[in-house]
Amino acid sequence: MKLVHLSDLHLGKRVNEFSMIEDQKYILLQIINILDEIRPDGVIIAGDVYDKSVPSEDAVRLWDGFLSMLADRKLQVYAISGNHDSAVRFAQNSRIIDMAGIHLSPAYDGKVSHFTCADEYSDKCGDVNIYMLPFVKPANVRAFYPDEEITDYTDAVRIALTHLSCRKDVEVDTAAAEENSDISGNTATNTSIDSTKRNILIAHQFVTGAERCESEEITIGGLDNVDASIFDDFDYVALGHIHGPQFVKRETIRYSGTPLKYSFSEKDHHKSVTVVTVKEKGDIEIEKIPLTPKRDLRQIKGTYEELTDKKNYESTNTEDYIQAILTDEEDIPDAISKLRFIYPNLMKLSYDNKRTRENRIVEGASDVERKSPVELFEEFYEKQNNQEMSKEQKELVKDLIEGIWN
Ligand SMILES: [Mn+2]
Repeated sequence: MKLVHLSDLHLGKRVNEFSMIEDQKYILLQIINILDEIRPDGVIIAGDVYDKSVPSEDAVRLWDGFLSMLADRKLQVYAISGNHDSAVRFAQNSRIIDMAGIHLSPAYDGKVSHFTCADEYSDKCGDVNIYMLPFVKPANVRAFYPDEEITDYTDAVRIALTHLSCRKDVEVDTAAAEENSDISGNTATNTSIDSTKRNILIAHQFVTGAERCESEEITIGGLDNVDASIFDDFDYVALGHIHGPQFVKRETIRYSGTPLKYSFSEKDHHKSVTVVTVKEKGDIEIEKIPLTPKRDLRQIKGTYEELTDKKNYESTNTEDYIQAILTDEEDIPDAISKLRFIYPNLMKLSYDNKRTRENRIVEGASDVERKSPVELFEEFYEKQNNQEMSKEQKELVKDLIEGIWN
């Protein structure tokens, strides 16, 4: 079976105060086009669908539209909530839309639900199990298993993965399953993972060793990592949470990454969707299909003159989200608004020059009594800007100070 792995859509996100909604709409349509081309059996979305626990109306509309398009295509969708989503709001109406093949993880209720899917290898290897674990903190798991020793995230996920339930077993007698079903829709099975079967896990956690970037939420203390060894029974782990596409420990414990760049620390990322082909037990093929955004997020660097020289920008997309780094030694007055005539989506402006390169600590001056106000100012200027004042600047300061003193 073929599955497309996505994560961290962060619908409704603003980057440096710029709304990403149009870019997100564009990239979701591109993903739909990819799905139409490769025709997978299912789509995995590994958490952080929304950017906020109470998402904007635009974000809700976008998610609703995307799910409808997936359902129209009769695709099975397996989506879990991430740390940015409200697990409860995310799961709203989930048992109803389940019937349309859209499977949203319920808020963690002490059981990891899973689906059993038949494919062309089922006769030989049994069905594929797809386990869905929404983002959990140690406290979430501890609440259901107070007698277990859960001191960190690794314990939490490990314990969670030993309490499973089958939410809807497509291939098994559904009437029997319903009989055992409790109010949450879970059938009360409590089995451990059968490592002889083909097992896929969808999770939203920080696996030890993954490379982080700025648009992720950093936990104070940084003790939110999970050891990859607890995933040994899974043939493929579809991860969300880390925004750069990468695998950890083995190729089949993988972050798909965000579909768009959400910070300048991601300027060199190549965003993609991950296509996972599950063959016989232990045989997983992975392919990445690149995504091309409506507007890239990139950095330009040079003097003001260089950045505003037409021959330097005419062959580029000036609508891109830009971080400009000016290398002029002197600040350009009102540079942001001037540069925005050329680069309307300029997000950030900074200087790379003598002043910014070295951050000297500006301490109190010495021999204050014996120095003139102009001398003291010159000293201060030099310490702050890592360079001497120019002749014109000195003249100006002299005039100003004389004016004040008189
Ligand atoms: Mn995220």
